[in-house]
Amino acid sequence: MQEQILYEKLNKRLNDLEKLPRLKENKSIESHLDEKGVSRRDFMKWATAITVMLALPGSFTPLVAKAAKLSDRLPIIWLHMAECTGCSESLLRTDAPTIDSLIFDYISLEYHETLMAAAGWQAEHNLEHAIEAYKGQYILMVEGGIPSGNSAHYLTIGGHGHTGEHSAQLASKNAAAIFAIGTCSSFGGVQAAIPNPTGAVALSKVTNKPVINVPGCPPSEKNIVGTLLHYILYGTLPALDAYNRPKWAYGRRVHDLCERRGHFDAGEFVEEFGDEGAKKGYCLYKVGCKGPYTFNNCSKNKFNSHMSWPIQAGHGCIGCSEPDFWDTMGPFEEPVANRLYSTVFKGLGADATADKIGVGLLTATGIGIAAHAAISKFKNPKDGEE
Ligand code: FSX
Ligand code: SF4
Ligand code: F3S
Repeated sequence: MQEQILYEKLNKRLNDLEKLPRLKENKSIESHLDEKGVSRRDFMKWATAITVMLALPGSFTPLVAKAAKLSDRLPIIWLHMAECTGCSESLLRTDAPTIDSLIFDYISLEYHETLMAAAGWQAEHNLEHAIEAYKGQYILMVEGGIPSGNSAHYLTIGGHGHTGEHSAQLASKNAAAIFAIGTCSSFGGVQAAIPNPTGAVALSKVTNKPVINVPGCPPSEKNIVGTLLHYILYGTLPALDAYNRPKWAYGRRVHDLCERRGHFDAGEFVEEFGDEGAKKGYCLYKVGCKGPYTFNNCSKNKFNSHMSWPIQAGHGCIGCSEPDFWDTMGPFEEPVANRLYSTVFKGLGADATADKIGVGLLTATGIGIAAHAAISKFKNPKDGEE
């Protein structure tokens, strides 16, 4: 019954969106995908995967496909602040275009500094025009940390010499929804790492409006596109965790979804890179994996056309979707016990176990079980469900 009510609600939202004019070329998504060699079958398979990812029932797949088709109805403004552009690259640079990257071609991207041809005065004019023309309707996506306050001038862009802070505030003001794409925009990221010479902050610190954070350095293309499709489907904010991350993507630890988890539970660890354990794909906890403290769905989505992800490639998770991970998760190739982890996580339980692992007090199997028990106590601080 609940499912039926939700279905009808989302369907109505999509029917209303369908009445809006296409903002770009008058071409359907089917012909757009067809030109790139993507069949309808592949498209529906993709829609099924996104439906699962958004934790919707399988019967909602046609709605997700329809939301993708209507992604050219909502104008999008994408701003770059202080960052490496890895977030855009995550979406766009694949050896063969994925459906996610093709959706990105298809959406009505009114302004994106990396992709547009305009530069200088022209670019500035395009931004002002997009903000004015689509007042109250556009989705704002921002990549990068934002040098702010007295340090705002460290990021000065364009002919008028506006600061990034100014542009982000201006664009936030009339946006219908705001997404911080990547850890830099969500939490400050590498720019904001101690000593933070440019005074970089998260997008949420320069606007009073709600910001949905889509962290990861970079985030996967699926989490970016999924967040967009979720908004197209619902028109409202998704359920968020303590750090304003959508729960459908960041509701579980990397550790909970990890393919090496069986080895962790069995106490089978890589002791140093290149050893026998590494060859056997053992758990990377002792060589610094921060998967137990990191909330993200990387093992499901992977990167590079779903090819691999950090732990599959043989390196531990460095906690890239967590606030202040540059300052709190390092050294990246050492377990947390090698420093005063409790100063960061305030005695939530993980440090005591890490100590035991570090000095080898337990037998191999015991390590896994005890570590598991203690790490399970580590909770997303404001997330009552975990
Ligand atoms: Fe930051 Fe995105 Fe890391 Fe880079 O731009 S999240 S540095 S991957 O690209 O913002
Ligand atoms: Fe996977 Fe890391 Fe957890 Fe080991 S500690 S199971 S490698 S997430
Ligand atoms: Fe980042 Fe860890 Fe995933 S480093 S990409 S959150 S595995």
